[in-house]
Amino acid sequence: MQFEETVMGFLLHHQEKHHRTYHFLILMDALISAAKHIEQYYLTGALKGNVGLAGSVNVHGEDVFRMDQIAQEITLHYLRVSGRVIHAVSEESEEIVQINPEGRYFVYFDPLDGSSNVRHGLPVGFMFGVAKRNLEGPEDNHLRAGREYIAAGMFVIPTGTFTLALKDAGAWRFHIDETMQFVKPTRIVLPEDGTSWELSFNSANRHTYSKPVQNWITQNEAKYAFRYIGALAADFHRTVSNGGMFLYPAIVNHPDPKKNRPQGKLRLMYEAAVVAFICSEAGGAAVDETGRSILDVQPKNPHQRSALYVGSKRLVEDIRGSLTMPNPLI
Ligand code: FDP
Repeated sequence: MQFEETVMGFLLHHQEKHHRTYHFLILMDALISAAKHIEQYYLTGALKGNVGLAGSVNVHGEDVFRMDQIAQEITLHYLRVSGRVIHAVSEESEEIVQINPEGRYFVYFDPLDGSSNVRHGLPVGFMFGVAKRNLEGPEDNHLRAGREYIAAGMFVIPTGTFTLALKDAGAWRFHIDETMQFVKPTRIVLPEDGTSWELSFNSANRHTYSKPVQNWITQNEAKYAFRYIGALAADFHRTVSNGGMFLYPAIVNHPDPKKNRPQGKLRLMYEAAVVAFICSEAGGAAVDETGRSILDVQPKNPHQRSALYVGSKRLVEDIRGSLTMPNPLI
């Protein structure tokens, strides 16, 4: 028989090795329990009538699915009972969710990302970033930039995979076993050799990107395979394993100017910064439309959007050269 190390065993050793407390384990147990619970609802979603619309719109004006509500309720339940969370920012809640002023962590999450896949039961993501309160002095509860996260992770639901990055301790992939435990920590390091690299972006939008980005794509796309699933966690799961780049550029040339998104589409705190943090721990990089590292962007509001270029350093640096051009031709 072969027994694999569980995620909790792995984290326990990690905390012990670094002489840290067990508070973080309690938080991680809550997030993992939430993900498993969401996964079960998702697997039976079509049969139970949970894959349809809920009949409301969220803070971003997008249709809310019944599964979005279920995933939000489940996650908040586990975060509350953990007793370790001061406040949470969730895609599904306009306001910051105040949980326990005596808590130790801030959690930024999207409980079900990739809504166009929901109706089909195809991969979606549960993504989260974790930051810690200031233990040295008074806490001001400010929204943390990615650089201040201590961990970030994503579950690709319903595939039984979990990717977790720990500050200065790498990015790790786990798989679910027959007892519903995430096991077998395997370190992820972006491959340097470009042979497996892939590009991932919504090609239908390509003519709406800035001219330098369009030119970069034209000059480079033939060198790599192209894949697009339409859920950030699932697409980035491939990017961080195979190398290459996922991009969701700013939309600045839409034929209907009202549909332009100069700030980008993805949400900084619980999408872009999460994958940027994981990517950085796997040896990669991530920048926004101005070429600034995503991890350095200080959020001004919880639901701030960002353009995103994330993946292998060489590619991100290369496209960054186009983004930081003094006067990008829009
Ligand atoms: P969705 O709108 O379907 O919820 O930010 C959400 C997100 O999915 C990401 O998961 C995904 O990468 C991207 O948006 C997909 O957007 P497009 O449909 O414009 O490609």
